[in-house]
Amino acid sequence: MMALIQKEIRNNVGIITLDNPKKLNTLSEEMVNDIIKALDEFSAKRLPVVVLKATDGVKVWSAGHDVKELPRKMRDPLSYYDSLERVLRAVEQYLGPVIAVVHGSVWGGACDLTMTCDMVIADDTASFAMTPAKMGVPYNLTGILHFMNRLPLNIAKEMFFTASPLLAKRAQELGIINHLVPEKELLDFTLDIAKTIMSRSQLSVEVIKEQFRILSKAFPISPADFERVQGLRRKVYDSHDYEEAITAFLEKRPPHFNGQ
Ligand code: KGJ
Ligand code: KGJ
Repeated sequence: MMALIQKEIRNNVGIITLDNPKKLNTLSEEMVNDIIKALDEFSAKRLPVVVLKATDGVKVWSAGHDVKELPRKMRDPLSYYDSLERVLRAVEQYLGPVIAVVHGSVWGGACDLTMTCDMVIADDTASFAMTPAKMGVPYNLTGILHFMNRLPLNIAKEMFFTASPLLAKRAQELGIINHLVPEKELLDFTLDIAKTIMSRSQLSVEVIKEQFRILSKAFPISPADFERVQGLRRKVYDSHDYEEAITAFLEKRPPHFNGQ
């Protein structure tokens, strides 16, 4: 079977390249398992920094969750063990910084993946779209929190409500992208940042990352409120609109939503 990612270690930096351009690097369960395995291997070697990129020159960095793998029949599409959720946690829990290098468009779950990385370096072809409202997907609590921690609230809401791509220049102005660099310099620039990070105390960097992770999750919610949100989400995945959005995608036509 063809590998869906490439991995290499360059000057002690772990590099993961999403490499399934025919399927626009959709985050299928198989690809997610490959990414997690690579992160585990890098972690066992205690590589201080990981870079997550896509094959050079692709138009789509990743088309997000594999829509064909979204569950039908009234099941939560983004439950705890869903592949997207597993890969997001693996990136968050990686012992050192994971830097996303973005050339091309980033969709849905892949947008959450880049926002979950510790930094984003991109070129001017990059765009970021948050698509649950287009796919009829009830987004999950941790996912919403990633965006609340990362973006100004009004911008996060605009992204979720419109599902329209936010372009590189604007993403940089808003701090969504750490650095906007020319395509040719993308990887070298990122490896330079990795080099600087690696000149610092690895132990200090690792502990600081973990502190950011713990504190960014310190968001108390009462059991009743949690159950209410789950109940609200259920209304969405039990709905006509959810089924219709997935069916429409598979039939390659626009969805007909009725708000129910
Ligand atoms: N899942 C599964 N298959 C996909 C996906 C996907 N997300 N995106 C594209 N594909 C498949 C298409 O069905 C085609 O398969 C192939 O990739 C090339 O796509 O017909 P096949 O060859 O079997 P396509 O559409 O022909 O390529 P382009 O015309 O270049 O368009 C690229 C686009 C990225 C604009 C387009 O493929 C697109 O809009 N894809 C969906 C992007 C999206 O909305 N992703 C978010 C999925 N949702 C989430 O991640 C989540 C968690 N969410 O909450 O919404
Ligand atoms: N603590 C104690 N002494 C200091 C410090 C410091 N943070 N910074 C400078 N000095 C002393 C030097 O040892 C010299 O003493 C003198 O100030 C002039 O510094 O040799 P002495 O004359 O007895 P220097 O290095 O000759 O001056 P410059 O060549 O002009 O360089 C200025 C710099 C600010 C670039 C350089 O001094 C420097 O890099 N200092 C350290 C800056 C730094 O990293 N500070 C953060 C410390 N850490 C924290 O605050 C915390 C809480 N932390 O978590 O990291």
